[in-house]
Amino acid sequence: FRSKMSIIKNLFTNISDPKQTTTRKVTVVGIGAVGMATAFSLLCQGITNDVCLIDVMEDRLRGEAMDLLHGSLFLKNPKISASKDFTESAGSKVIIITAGVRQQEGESRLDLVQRNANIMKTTIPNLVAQSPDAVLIVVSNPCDILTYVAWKLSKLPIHRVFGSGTNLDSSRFRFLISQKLGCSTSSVHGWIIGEHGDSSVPVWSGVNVAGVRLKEVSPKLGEDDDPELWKKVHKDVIEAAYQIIKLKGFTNWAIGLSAASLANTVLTNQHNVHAVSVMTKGRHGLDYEVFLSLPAVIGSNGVEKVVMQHLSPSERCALKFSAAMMADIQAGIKL
Ligand code: 6V0
Repeated sequence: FRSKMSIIKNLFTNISDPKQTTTRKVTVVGIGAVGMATAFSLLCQGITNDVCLIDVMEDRLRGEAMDLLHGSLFLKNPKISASKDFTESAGSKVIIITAGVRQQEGESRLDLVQRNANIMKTTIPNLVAQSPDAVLIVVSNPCDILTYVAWKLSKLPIHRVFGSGTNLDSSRFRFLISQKLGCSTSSVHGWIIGEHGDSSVPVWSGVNVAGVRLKEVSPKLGEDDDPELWKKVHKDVIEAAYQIIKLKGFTNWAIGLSAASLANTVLTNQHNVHAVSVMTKGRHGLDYEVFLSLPAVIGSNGVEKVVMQHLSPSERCALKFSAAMMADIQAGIKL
């Protein structure tokens, strides 16, 4: 229709036909609070201008796409498609899964498992069929278990499926420490590994500012008998989602930014290290086939390397506890 308009013929001299595809297409599956925060973070930060939204709610899809497109002037001429039809997602470089039910007040992430696994069954194979080369990032909860489910259902190589995991927990951890120290979040280095959830493991031994390990400055850091009670920082990280859900009903902004940062690392082949949910079998003495977060180098092919942190015996023990719990829950899932 557009090319037939005489005004266009008179306004432009055609030199070549425009390309209809980009090399940075990101599909966000699930357009709830988390999916839209992710899409918004991707677009506002210029991580991509090619976003496909997939959900089962057609009116909402149209509404979200229209609303975002009306912000085109303030973005980078975005291409936004929205559909319940998986073919619309074809050619994606990254697929971010945020579809699923979320925690109600007082409900744990693990309570959501079979309901969200069922959604994976209806989505993952269709998505992979449309974008066989994509990297899959799982955000839906329980994140570690659903990453395992997504990996199984996708039949993709292990490096091309990972969960957003404790990328968010680590960000919360660094923020809370930075508040106590009075320097910026990016200047505090520290990692939370293990489950994205109640059994996550703070690696106190590695927390540092400018290479100065806090554990050397304060040897009891993070321990039960620490007079400065730093252990509470980790407790606050665990409590964060419960507290926010109690206050506003859901969490979305920080996880949206976290997921977008992971997509950015993949799209730009940055080899950044993020704490993401990866297969843990064979690492830190674990022999369960489960996904838990460990710091990993991420590039355009997904997970490239896992950083082998020097964990203390109690940190290894805590990781083993999470792994056993994941394996137990996984065994009960009907795939
Ligand atoms: P929401 O706002 O209820 O949105 C969920 C969306 O999923 C809705 O739009 C549904 O229509 C859609 N959906 C349901 N079934 C399907 C399907 N078969 N195909 C496509 N879309 C479908 O939930 P919210 O966005 O708040 O949370 C989404 C998920 O993210 C939940 O599992 C949360 O627990 C999880 N979170 C994960 C976090 C993390 O750090 N990993 C953080 C926050 C929430």
